[in-house]
Amino acid sequence: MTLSFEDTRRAAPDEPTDEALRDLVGLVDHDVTTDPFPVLGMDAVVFVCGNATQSAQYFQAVWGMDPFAYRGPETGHRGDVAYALKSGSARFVLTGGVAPDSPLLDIHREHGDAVVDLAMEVGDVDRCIEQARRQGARILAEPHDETDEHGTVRSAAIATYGHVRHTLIDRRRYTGPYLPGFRPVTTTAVRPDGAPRRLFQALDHAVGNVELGRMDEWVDFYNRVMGFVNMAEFVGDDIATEYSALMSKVVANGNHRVKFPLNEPAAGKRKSQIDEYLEFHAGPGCQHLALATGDILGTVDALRDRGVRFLDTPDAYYDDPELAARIGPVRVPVAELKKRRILVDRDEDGYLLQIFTKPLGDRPTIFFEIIERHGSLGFGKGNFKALFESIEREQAARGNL
Ligand code: TYF
Ligand code: FE
Repeated sequence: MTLSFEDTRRAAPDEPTDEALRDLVGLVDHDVTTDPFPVLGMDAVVFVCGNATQSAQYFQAVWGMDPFAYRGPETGHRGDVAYALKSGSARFVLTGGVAPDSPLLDIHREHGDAVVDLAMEVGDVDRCIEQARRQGARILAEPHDETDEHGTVRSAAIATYGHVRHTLIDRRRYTGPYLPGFRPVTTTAVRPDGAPRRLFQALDHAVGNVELGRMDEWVDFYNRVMGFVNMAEFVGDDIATEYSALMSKVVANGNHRVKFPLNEPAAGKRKSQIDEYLEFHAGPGCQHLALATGDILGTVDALRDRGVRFLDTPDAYYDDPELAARIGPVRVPVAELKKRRILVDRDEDGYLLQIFTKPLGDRPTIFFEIIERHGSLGFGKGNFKALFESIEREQAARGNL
């Protein structure tokens, strides 16, 4: 029996429907009955921040996210704060240390602002953990229940690359805003420009940077532990030595709700952009998050207005006489893309529009991608050359090339 993605997760009223998500992030049908580790979708991306209070304001004011839950000293949680915000089906949780001995402060001292948890929603935490244990995964938290007046959440956690973990969460017996111990937050604040529009609807993919020579081990980890499949798109030796200075493969769960590209530096003549990340993050970690939108022009305009800085793309990219033939018909004139430095790529399934921010924080580590898919299930392979050259110009400007 083939179960389609419609059977796997219930969308909340303010989340995109499964039909919408199929287009937004490129879902495929999947038989969950033979899946050793059925994943319903991403639950949340958890960050450690130097100042979570201000970061929460940043994600609200700049990225248009809606705060919906909070935990901290005021809720009886002494050591640290956690602000949960959402945009469509994407949830970000910003955490930071309050007590001087909070372990979060040590993590932040090492990595700076960073992703610490790519949490996933699953239907059966215990079954997933047994599969993970059989496959030799490091279990960071055994399955356990947490309960408050809104019900019970069962969760566990396994380690992945660097200091990143995957918390596995079964929230089907829980009606609270986020997790037990969090109180609901309702916002009355009007955004600075009064813009009511949501700037992104879903998380499309989360990318990990790992050490030289380790990419295949991590691909194997996701294959064995989580039953993830390898997607067709990858940057191999050939492209790596020519211009990219990195190698990349993509793993995804059965219905592609969760997609994790994994990069490693390519040993080349120059210092790879991945080496720069590994140096400044102090080890492997999450490199970028891709945020899906149905209106990349409006989203990029709003973000630029609010001060977000994007990578530049040379005029030559748009003036290339081959461009029109490579991309075929797209829904907006190339001039509109050029004006905003948005990249476009086509493959056998359709096309996609994408753009990348500069690093978000002080360290040249994590950045965001905005992506608008029109049938393409890829990651913008046709843009890799232009993109990597652009990243390397930034790297050179920082004196790290
Ligand atoms: O996620 C991806 O694969 C694309 C391309 O350092 C990419 O967004 C790959 C590596 C990289 C930046 C972007
Ligand atoms: Fe990406």
